[in-house]
Amino acid sequence: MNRSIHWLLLYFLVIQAATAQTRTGVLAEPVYNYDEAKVGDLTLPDLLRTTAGKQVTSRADWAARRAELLQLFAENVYGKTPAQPVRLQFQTTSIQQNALNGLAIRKQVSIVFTDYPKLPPIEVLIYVPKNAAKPAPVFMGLNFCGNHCVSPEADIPLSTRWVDNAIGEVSVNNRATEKSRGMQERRWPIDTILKRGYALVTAYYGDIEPDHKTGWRSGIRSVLGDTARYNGPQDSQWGAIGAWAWGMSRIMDYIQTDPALDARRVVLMGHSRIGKAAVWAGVQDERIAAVISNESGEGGAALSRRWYGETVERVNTSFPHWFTGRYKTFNQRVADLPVDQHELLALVAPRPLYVASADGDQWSDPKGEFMGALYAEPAYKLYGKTGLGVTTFPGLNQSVGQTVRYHNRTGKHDVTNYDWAQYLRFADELVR
Ligand code: GTR
Repeated sequence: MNRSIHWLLLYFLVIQAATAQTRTGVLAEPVYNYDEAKVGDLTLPDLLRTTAGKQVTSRADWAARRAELLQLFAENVYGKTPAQPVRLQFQTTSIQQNALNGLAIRKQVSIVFTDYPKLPPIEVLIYVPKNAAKPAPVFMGLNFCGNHCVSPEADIPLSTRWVDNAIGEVSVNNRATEKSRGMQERRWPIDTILKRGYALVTAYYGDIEPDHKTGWRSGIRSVLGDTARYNGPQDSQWGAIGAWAWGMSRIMDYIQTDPALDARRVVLMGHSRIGKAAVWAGVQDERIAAVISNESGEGGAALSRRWYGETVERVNTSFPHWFTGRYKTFNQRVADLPVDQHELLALVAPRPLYVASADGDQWSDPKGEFMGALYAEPAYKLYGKTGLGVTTFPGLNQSVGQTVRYHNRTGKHDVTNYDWAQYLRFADELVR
């Protein structure tokens, strides 16, 4: 065969093979699945059986199993949260007595890291209802784009921290612009929350760690934990989700010092990646009274073994900084994970838990989130409580359950007024 024809043939063969591989997802981004028929059988780890094979039958047994599960999630999924205490200073930078047309007292507080002067503070925005019982129960949650973008008030300083340019024209060179003011106001119906008697406490998640692959260098992980081994294939160092969860606990530290806020009635709400972090914070920090996972999906409320929507491999590939190095070793062998996410949700027990999905957000796997909530039930039973109490997937826009609640609303990946209406009722009934 003529030499150049030979090379041409070889070239076509290679291209063929490469595109075939891309089709099967080997070379391209790892695949996801939207076909229920392809999900296959689901064998979940037994929540009430210890690694040593002991059956959990009492609350005392559960205390030991709970500690074991916390450790397994730390080692395999989120990484170990450094236990060392960190000295904090709470500096009130402004108080507005008549915020939101007299509805609230607004405070801005910087959580300063005394021992790490190079670390910027966590800037906390607090609204306390004026005409409500004090101390006020609290909705707490991190926001995606800075306090200025969730408040309708124009005098909230623009966040000066790194923001994702992908959000749109609202940022330039990874810094927020005036255009982002109020951008996510719709997701935080502050007036409604206040009128129902709750305070709202929020901060930008990027204050704790900027959400990109090397964001750890300017966040809390640059000074806490063994960053030298960051994200190695077997390491159990904490990832960004662990860091955000840690930050939520530091905000809890502040809440405990503020007499206007009831630290024993804090409902932690998190959406999407912040929802993953909220659940992880809620299971580690038992000061948090109740947890709400809004469409937290893979690595949040959705079962990892259920091969639907986003997968372990996919989330680890798109966001390598979120989880621990070891989690990536399960990309192709999810069935070997020593835990699954129903066990994470079970660690919220006996406290109230709300898991919410959206029908237009199949990426988060609504059914997998429902099953996560459902299979947390045995932990609630140990406390004489009913968790979800229903076993069939509910119809759209139907809030079901008791101490554990669930809904799958119509619409896309988002936080809507419908979601908040359910969360406020859930908090009224179970936390107040
Ligand atoms: C997606 C990611 C999800 C979810 C979401 C979000 O791109 O795949 O796991 O966390 O982002 O945070 O909005």
